[in-house]
Amino acid sequence: MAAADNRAVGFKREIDPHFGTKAGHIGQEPEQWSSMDAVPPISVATTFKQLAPTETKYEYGRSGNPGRDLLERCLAGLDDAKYGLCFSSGLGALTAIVSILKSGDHVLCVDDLYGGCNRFFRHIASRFQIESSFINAEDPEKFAEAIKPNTKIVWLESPTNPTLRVWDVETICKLTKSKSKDIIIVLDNTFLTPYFQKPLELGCDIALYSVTKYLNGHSDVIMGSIALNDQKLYEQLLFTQNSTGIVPSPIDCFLVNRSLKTLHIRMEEHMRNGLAVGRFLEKHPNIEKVLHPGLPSHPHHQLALNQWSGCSGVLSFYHKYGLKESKKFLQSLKVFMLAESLGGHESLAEIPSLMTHASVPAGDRVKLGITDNLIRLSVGLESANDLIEDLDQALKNMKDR
Ligand code: P1T
Repeated sequence: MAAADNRAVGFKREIDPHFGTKAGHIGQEPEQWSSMDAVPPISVATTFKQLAPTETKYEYGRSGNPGRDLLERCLAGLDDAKYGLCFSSGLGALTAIVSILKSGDHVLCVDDLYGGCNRFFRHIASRFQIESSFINAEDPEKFAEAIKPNTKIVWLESPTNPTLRVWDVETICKLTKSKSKDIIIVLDNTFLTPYFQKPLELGCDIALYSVTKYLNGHSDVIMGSIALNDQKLYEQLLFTQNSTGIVPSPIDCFLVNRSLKTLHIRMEEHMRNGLAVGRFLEKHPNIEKVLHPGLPSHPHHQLALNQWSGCSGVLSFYHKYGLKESKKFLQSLKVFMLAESLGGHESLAEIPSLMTHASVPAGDRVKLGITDNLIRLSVGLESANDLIEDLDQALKNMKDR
């Protein structure tokens, strides 16, 4: 069923046939608990008894915790990676990675990034003299030309937030590594999850997630994570995780671990609903353009088919009017909630120019197409017909008669 849906759209990469089993079993062995819990217990202890000084598996809740440990193993397994690390938010994961740099280093970013990531590089990293540039990656050769002798990280997001651009990640990785093997390539894979895109297989060093979104999927946890294979880099980031203290709570680890058990099923339904909504919007007279990489109308559709095994429920669209109509549309929605975030079971709608991407400089926003008639949707798990009816009535309502 899953494979048939994804093949029907034309995605060429296989969906991992063992994904559900991995999500359900990696790190979950009841034998690791003396009580043989079938479901991992929540270990809220902030410290652990030592039989003799340093004779202990866990010493202090910030440096490690059984529930975080098993979640990190499970998350690494879903990316077919050796190592996983969790942080207190997606931006926390970004902060930890950038913390391994020093003043004078440079980060080359793609130009369309989640507004919070953009803000971190411009306003926080810059205070530590860590330089960043934001370059369009449509032409991988041109993007790679922006690599400098002091470039230490290439920061990718694909598809991008909020305009759903897709980059040729494999070619960018090859070109980057041909310039220097030491440049760390990070791919923010929040929108697709390891179910639909495998960053390490495409040549990246680190897969990064805002776990807050699809991985948790229930809009009740803020968390970030990374998955990677390089042992030295892992040890450096493990040290950073403890030294910066950017760690998630044991209860949040429990919730995310539980959510992962249904990730593959949720992603299938998000894809199905997202495509149904996208196809409906494409035909609507009030819509100028739909940005959905799973639809043939998307300029990077072929690239998406080649690199992914499916697509999520996030899409954006331009309507034919202005800010006033955007506001009216958003306030008319009844099933979709007007709210930031994405990837939860409930459908959300927002206006990036005023909300998630307000911190991107105004000139850059216009260049990127983040205009006042751009609306982003996170299509959830409600019944597709209800979502379409809701959008239809809000689109009818947006214009004063
Ligand atoms: O919110 P947090 O867990 O810190 O994750 C930050 C983040 C990182 N990367 C991407 C691609 C993201 O979309 C986000 C967070 N994004 C939103 C809150 C949003 O509404 O787009």
